[in-house]
Amino acid sequence: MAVDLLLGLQWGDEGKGKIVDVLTQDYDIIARFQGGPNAGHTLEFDGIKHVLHTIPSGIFHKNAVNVVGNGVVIDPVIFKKELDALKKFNLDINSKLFISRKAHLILPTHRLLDAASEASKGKAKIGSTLKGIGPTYMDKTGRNGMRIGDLELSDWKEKYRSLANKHEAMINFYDVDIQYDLAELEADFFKAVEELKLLTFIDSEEYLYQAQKAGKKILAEGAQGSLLDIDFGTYPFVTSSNTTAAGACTGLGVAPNQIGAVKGIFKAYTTRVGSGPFPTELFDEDGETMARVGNEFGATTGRPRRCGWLDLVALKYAVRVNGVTELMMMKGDVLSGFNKLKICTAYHYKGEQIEHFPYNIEAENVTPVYSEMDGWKEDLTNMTSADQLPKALNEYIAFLEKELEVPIKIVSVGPDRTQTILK
Ligand code: 2SA
Ligand code: MG
Repeated sequence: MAVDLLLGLQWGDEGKGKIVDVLTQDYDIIARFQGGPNAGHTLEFDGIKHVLHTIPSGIFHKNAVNVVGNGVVIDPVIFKKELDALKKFNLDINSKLFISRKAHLILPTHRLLDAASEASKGKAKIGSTLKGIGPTYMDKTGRNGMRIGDLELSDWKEKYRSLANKHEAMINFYDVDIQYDLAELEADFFKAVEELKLLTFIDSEEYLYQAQKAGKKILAEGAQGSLLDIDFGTYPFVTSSNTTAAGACTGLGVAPNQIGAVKGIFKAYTTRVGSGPFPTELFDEDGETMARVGNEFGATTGRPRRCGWLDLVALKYAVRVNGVTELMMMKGDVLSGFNKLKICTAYHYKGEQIEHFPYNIEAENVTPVYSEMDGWKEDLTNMTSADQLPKALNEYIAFLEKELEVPIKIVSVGPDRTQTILK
């Protein structure tokens, strides 16, 4: 049985949490393969709104097993908070949530290093979520990191100490004003680690291999989006992991020839949180309307998200890099009421018109070229089937399908599980 992927195709916040939650009924196992508590996956059902950060979005489904894969980075303190927030749901966590021994640990000093690095960059800062993501992946690739499996060894505290001491020296090296009380942070960390140790640690690549062999259906849940990929995103304004399809192979130990459907999620417009180029960004009333109607605030940090028209050049690039086989369009309902909708179909780039995603997309290099389409007035949020969708929306969808050469299988018309139209 192949492993299906679910990936964000823009700069994150496409609505992955909602769609995983909707799709979970078709899957036995939901596995996260990269990122960490920088992610914010929002689920809404039965009048409840819940945000997950490290825990996969299948956690609320009765029969789904959730795996935190080796490619993920885990902050025990945030993980503990996530577990605490789940207590009221009475889930049997130990039989529903497994953690890879090879996943790396975010230490309190990784978070401090993230803050120091950002402070030292001034205006050029990445706009990181300050969760310690970059420094933790640096230690991973630098071969200094601590892994979940280390917590099962008797000398893990010594390992911790020597790494934390090194981090402290590095924080001082940055020479920025960061206030912290490490003793307090460490007390929280050690307490949270003890709670984490009560969970089920597994050799996740072996678990997933056996599950696959036994015919279990597995969905790999991406975090952030393709344009934040460390290799293919808008570097350096990216996150520190491979958010694209290849990341699922390295982040779970699933072989490339075992990947089945690649489900790509995008918003009917574009958003970005944090710094970095964004060619179709709007600074006018239209952008404000998208932000307000779409409630565009970071699910982890609460930061306002930047908004703009759909960028088809960027979306095409993401579809190709990921090998997307089916698309899901989110938040079409937010565009209800616009007279005209714009779609960026090409860039003016260094005196030329191009249709591919170039090396530089900063404003001084790129001006978007737009196609215009008619908008629709109807409120979509109560619609339940494809035949109710307004004609102009169907035309918008048909245009995208033609350009992207991939079918749009789901149209989401609101945040709730039930506001999902299958095509
Ligand atoms: P980091 O913290 O090192 O990964 O930040 C590097 C860049 O990646 C962006 N990034 C994100 N962009 C959108 N959504 C993310 N998750 C949260 C959410 C964000 C939030 O779901 O809303 O609450 O602010 C996410 N995580 C990382 C980040 O903005 C930097 O540009
Ligand atoms: Mg999010």
